[in-house]
Amino acid sequence: MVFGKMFMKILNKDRRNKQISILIIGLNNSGKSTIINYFKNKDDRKFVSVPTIGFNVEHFENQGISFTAFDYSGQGRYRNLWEHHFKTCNGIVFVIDSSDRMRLVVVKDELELLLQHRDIKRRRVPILFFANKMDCIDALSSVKIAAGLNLEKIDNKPWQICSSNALTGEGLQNGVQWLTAQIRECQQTKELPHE
Ligand SMILES: Nc1nc2c(ncn2[C@@H]2O[C@H](COP(=O)(O)OP(=O)(O)O)[C@@H](O)[C@H]2O)c(=O)[nH]1
Ligand SMILES: [Mg+2]
Repeated sequence: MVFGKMFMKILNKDRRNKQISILIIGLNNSGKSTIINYFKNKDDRKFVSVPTIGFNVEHFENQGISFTAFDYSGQGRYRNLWEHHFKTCNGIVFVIDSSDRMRLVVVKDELELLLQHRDIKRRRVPILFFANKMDCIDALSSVKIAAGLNLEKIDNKPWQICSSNALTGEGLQNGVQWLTAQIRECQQTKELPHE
């Protein structure tokens, strides 16, 4: 099932013509484009990426849900190109290459920058972590990555970590189902009359 359809199945009842926006971020080479391609249907493939010199941004829309992916570097010189998405996103997919042990410390720094960002810090935006490339022999388990990134300390946002193999699609659907359920919950909470 394609991304958009899966989201719509869960969100349909509660949506009031609102645009849902999902950000897919992670270091370069973590597997973001592969994940996007897995979910895109053939019709979407022709819309694909907006090449920006020196920087990768991909954007596509499916049934009222917009997906934007970029190579995340919180200190990068292109941050102004994507930072504005933080304010409006309804959910974040954070992709990690589990076989890239050398860069796990960089991932940790980038995650810290994201969590401390003024437009994210106080918002209850759900974060789905993909411990991608689980098929690689030297891949760290999702439990080890969660510990390495100190995910337990995230206490004001729902989060989940799923092992995935973006080449085969293994683990992707579970993760996305979790994210959609969380987005729906956050939206319902927002719509409560006394809040
Ligand atoms: N073994 C393996 N390779 C993957 C997986 N996901 C992506 N790759 C490969 O990793 C490389 C980088 O993937 P890409 O999607 O371009 O990463 P991006 O820079 O985050 O968009 C490509 O050669 C992919 O084929 C995975 O789950 N397992
Ligand atoms: Mg890419």
